[in-house]
Amino acid sequence: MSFNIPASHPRALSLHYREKIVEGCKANVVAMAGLIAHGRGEAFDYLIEEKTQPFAVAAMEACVAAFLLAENPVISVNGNLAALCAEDTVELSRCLESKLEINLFYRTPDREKAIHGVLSNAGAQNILGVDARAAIPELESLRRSVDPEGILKADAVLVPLEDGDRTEALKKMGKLVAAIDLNPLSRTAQAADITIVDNVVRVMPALIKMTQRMSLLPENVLRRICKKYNNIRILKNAMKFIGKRLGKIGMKGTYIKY
Ligand code: PTJ
Repeated sequence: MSFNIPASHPRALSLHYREKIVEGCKANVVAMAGLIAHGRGEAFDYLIEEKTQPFAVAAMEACVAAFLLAENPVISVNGNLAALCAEDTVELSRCLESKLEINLFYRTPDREKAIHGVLSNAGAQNILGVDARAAIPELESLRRSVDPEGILKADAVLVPLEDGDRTEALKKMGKLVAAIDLNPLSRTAQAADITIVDNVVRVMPALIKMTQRMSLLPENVLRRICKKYNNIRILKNAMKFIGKRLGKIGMKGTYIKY
């Protein structure tokens, strides 16, 4: 880290992750726009008390159940995810027996290489998505480039920190999409089959623990969890929570003395 954050700072953890994003940007892992996306995430995180709330736990359970049942699951990796939690992402792919694929909105060969390096250093063996040669139909952004062995033939895709169009396109291709997005109003959040409204830095370790526990469950129980899951209810609960919190936040202003 280039910037020393005092441990006593009331927002030390948040500053730590902010610094990771800044460092990631300098190393070409995070896109410039990734800095802005992170700031947006911070604002929404504040609104959910920077904690994993019950609506996120329920969505994570459905996500793990669906991914354990999937035949060809893939975790999509972008710059922000790689900068914030590469080790946990690699570990999760191992637990879920899921492939890892780099998929970027701001795709350049240099960023592909930088993210590949981060994932390799975190222990990933097989990383898809570099020089991706297949395409998602109906998508015009650079996110359309996918690996024929990865997202193209996946039946379930985990998309952390998305920017919109791709979730809709993946759904049109018949895939199950689980999204991690702090903003319950985003297009991705609204279009996904499962939306985890929480911060990726908390979600990834929680998904690892849940996978370790749930991989012991029989298939019929996993199917029941998926059947019972209702994403509209989860999104409504997230928005209700945010609404209530906004109503509760106290005003602690003081008057000027002159
Ligand atoms: O690495 P690339 O080239 O693929 O680009 C990645 C970014 C994130 C720049 C790109 O996908 C983008 O522009 O995304 P958006 O449209 O800014 O959307 C990002 C969404 O993720 C927003 O809804 C944020 O609230 C949310 N978000 C930001 N940080 C986090 C987050 N959600 C979960 N955890 C976070 N840490």
